[in-house]
Amino acid sequence: MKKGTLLLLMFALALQGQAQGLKDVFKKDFLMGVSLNPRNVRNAAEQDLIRKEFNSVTCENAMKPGPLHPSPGVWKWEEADRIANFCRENGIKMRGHCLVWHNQFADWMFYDESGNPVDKETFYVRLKDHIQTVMNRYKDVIYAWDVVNEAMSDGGDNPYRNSKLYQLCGDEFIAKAFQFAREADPNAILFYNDYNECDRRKSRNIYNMVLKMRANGVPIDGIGMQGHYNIYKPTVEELDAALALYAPLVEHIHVTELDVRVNQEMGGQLRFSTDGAALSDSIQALHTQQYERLFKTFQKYGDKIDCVTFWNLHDGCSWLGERNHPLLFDKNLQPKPAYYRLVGK
Ligand code: 9MR
Repeated sequence: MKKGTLLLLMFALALQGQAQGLKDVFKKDFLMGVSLNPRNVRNAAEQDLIRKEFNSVTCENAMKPGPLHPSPGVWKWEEADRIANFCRENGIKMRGHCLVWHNQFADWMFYDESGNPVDKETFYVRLKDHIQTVMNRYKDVIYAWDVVNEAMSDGGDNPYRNSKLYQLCGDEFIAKAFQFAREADPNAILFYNDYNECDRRKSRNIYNMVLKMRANGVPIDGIGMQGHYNIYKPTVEELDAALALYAPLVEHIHVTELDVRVNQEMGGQLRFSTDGAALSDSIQALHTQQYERLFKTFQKYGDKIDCVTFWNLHDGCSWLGERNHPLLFDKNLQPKPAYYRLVGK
């Protein structure tokens, strides 16, 4: 080979190497996802980062029932459409989040025009219309939906969360939601999604619920493990135990909301500390090690896990606040040591 050709080849390879993002590094294992707010897709630098690193997107808030469907017949599509259109234009797949949740829900569904509670049959008519309208609009771009989010409790005797949904319908709302979703789009992969999913008690309760539903013909295809973790927990043993429990039960596992905060808190609850911890070298090292351990364990279950999604693009827009330092990119969009460890540099 001529010297000039060789140089050109080396240059092309170097360029290609630079363009490798998380989605390329983990191509054989799973899709790499990120949750976005509408500002992320308006900012050119953030757009570039998304295109380079990720091949799956979730709306952080824009597709939840509350923001999307705030009152009967009123639909606010603008923010969800903006993110969906960015994905359509860039050939990025989407996970839908979420159709039923006790939080950010369309609470009007529970009441009639005079403010009196409706019966569960009326509620189901409204829920079905909601689920089918949203799923039909994004059928072309969404391949998986978090159909029911966080229906299990964090403690106490009742495995189920004592939400308005549960008070009106018992656990039947879970079955109905999955049935409505399957009818709307038989090709979408349907998930039950929850946090503290490695906790011994809660993981057992999630398992039992999904087992019972599936035995009754409810179309739950997958379990979404939210993955709101910290630098100490879960341990590899705890994560492995949860994956080993869920893997034989369902066709798909997605890690749906991954972040690793630098204090001892974890989970998806809205009460948390935004103080985090100072990012000393030793804390940074723990953050890097934890991401490395998590990804090694995800790869061990690579046959079952087909998508790993980070909850937010960079520390500056994390729901946890930048002082929890939870993500792979800092608020200036710069990769952190954990990023380099994952991509092997
Ligand atoms: O990141 C979301 C935040 O912006 C919202 O204020 C919050 C409101 O409930 O919801 C956050 O996302 C949650 C997700 O939808 C479900 N799992 C827990 C997440 C963190 O609370």
